[in-house]
Amino acid sequence: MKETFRWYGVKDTVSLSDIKQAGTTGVVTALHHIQNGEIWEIDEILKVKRAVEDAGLEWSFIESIPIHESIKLRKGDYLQRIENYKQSIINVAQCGIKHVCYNFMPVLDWTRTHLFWELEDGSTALRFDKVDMAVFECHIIALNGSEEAYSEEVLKKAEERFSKMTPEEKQRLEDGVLKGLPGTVDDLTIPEFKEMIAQYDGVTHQDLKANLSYFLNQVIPVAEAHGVKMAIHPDDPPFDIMGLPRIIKSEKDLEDLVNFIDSPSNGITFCTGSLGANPENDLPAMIEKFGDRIHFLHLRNVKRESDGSFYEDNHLEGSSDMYDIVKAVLKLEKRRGVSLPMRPDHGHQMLDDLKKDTIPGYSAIGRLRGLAEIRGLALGIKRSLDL
Ligand code: CS2
Ligand code: MN
Repeated sequence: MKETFRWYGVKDTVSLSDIKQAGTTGVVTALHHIQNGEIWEIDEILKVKRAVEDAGLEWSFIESIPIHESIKLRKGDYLQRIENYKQSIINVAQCGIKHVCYNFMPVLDWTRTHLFWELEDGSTALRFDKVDMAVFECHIIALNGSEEAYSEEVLKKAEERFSKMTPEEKQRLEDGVLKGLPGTVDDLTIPEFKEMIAQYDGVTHQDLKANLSYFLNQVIPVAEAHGVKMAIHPDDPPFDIMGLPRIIKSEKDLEDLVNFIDSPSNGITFCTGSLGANPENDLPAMIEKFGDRIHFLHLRNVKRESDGSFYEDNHLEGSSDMYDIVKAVLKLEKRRGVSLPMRPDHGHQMLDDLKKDTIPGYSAIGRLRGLAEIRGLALGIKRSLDL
């Protein structure tokens, strides 16, 4: 596996030098300052590429060129937004970057209820709490029809919890949901946020899959012509939230995806944290089944709870078996004769990072710990199984 680290650009408290010291060879980053739906121009791409290469690293994967809502809805100016996307792909290819991650989640990117949830060892983790999500949907933003998604038991717990929450606890929950991945909806007011959600009223999973298929049939031929591999990131969490349809969360969804257009450029970011939050997903078997279309690996682990809640666990702990996952990856790499880019995805905020202002899930030391554990696990498997 080609070890990489995500970098949020010059504003990131984790520097390119830190990433190099972590022992990685590649950086995963994006033009975070370009408005969603606009063309990525060559001069802007080269500025970031130069900074990465001046640090002795390579820009291994773009994560992500975001998909404009009008494309996901196939409404309004979606045709122009698709043309812009095609041009961005052509431009990144011209700059020598041939791997693009993206996701098709409506409105929000990854979503949690807690960004700094304290664990018993004093470190903090990202957490998705089902009851807190019900509090957010049904009481804090009072979404129409939100109760339908929850059991009577969860709704009762949510009502009790909301009635005891202080204003600060309500604000923390609101921030937790809206301020996860920087730049998605963190600058919206609640009414603006609810307006964005309302655009999806009546949009079914089939509708959204049809819109994704349309987008891919437009964009993948351009990507293939320029030698670019696209790699969709699964939905995180891998189930509908706020009544918004999520369509890349299971083996069946990935089967639909690869069949939307039969091209090696129509690929997958295999994120074990996102897919692992769904107990029905057999991750090693899915790695084997979709192996030829897997272009990127996010290796992290979540601990699932019985009500659908989960939190980020240490990379070798959690509800998924990282030994079986890494073994499946190494067998896939040997069969294909490739070394796939991998990043440790999210990590706990721990040690000195607890005193720093870090991007939730993306502090240095927790990701470094995860990377080091995966590196050691892979070495052990390779040597003992001669892979
Ligand atoms: C992260 C996401 O949720 C995750 O596992 O990797 O932030 C992911 O990077 C984006 O959704 C990709 O577009
Ligand atoms: Mn991921």
